[in-house]
Amino acid sequence: MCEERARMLQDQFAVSVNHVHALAILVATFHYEKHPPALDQVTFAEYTARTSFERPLLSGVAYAQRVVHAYRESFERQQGWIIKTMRHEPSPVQDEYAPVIYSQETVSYIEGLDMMSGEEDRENILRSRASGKAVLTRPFRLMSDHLGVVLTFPVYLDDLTADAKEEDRVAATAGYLGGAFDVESLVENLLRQLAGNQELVVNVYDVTNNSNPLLMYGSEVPLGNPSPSHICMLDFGDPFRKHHMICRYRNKP
Ligand code: WA2
Repeated sequence: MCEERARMLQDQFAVSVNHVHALAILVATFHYEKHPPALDQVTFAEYTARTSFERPLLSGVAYAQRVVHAYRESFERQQGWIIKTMRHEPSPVQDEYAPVIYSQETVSYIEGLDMMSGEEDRENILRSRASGKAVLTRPFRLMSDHLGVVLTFPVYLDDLTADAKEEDRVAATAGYLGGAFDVESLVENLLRQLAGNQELVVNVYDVTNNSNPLLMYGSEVPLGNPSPSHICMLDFGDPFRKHHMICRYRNKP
């Protein structure tokens, strides 16, 4: 029963990641390879709403543009708003920013916010653009106040070869396409559909640091729980992160 749940979660995760990858290519194609850009917020919002069924575990996706400080003023003048932090304050001076310029309506509250102003989002941005790959944060409280993880894909201005150096990747970075895996509410929905859900307690942990497992889904099981448990490995596609699922039968009263 644990294997079935782990496989289902991993598969739904993988299809969601694949579709975000395709959205990163959509932004590269229509925002950066057309002059003037053939994409705007209304089009992005409509397209992402109509394709949300492709991303069953994501509460919403967005595109944050890379803005270096020298271009901040002209960027803000052009947009007609100023870059704000994730605490909704005007952004202090930084070397660079990652303000959201396109968002799915379900996460419209991140529009205009510098995603580099949040520790987890910032680490994701830096790691994705250095590697060219999809990356995941550790589990944390999203802005929705639900426990989840953020997925980030880099978008580059030029075509890069698979063996491109890190400094060339950073120099060619245009922005970041990502989304929030609302694990707390969307995994609940997924598991509720399965038979025997009442008897089984499911927890998912980020065990990247084995000595400090981080709860990603479920409620913290009290230490010394006597009921036998089953552990399944999970692969969410970011080789830097390790996850597993623990299932136990609920103690009969
Ligand atoms: N999206 C939605 N809710 C969040 C969040 C986020 N990040 N961070 C905290 N709560 C646009 O990596 C680029 C999305 C970040 C992408």
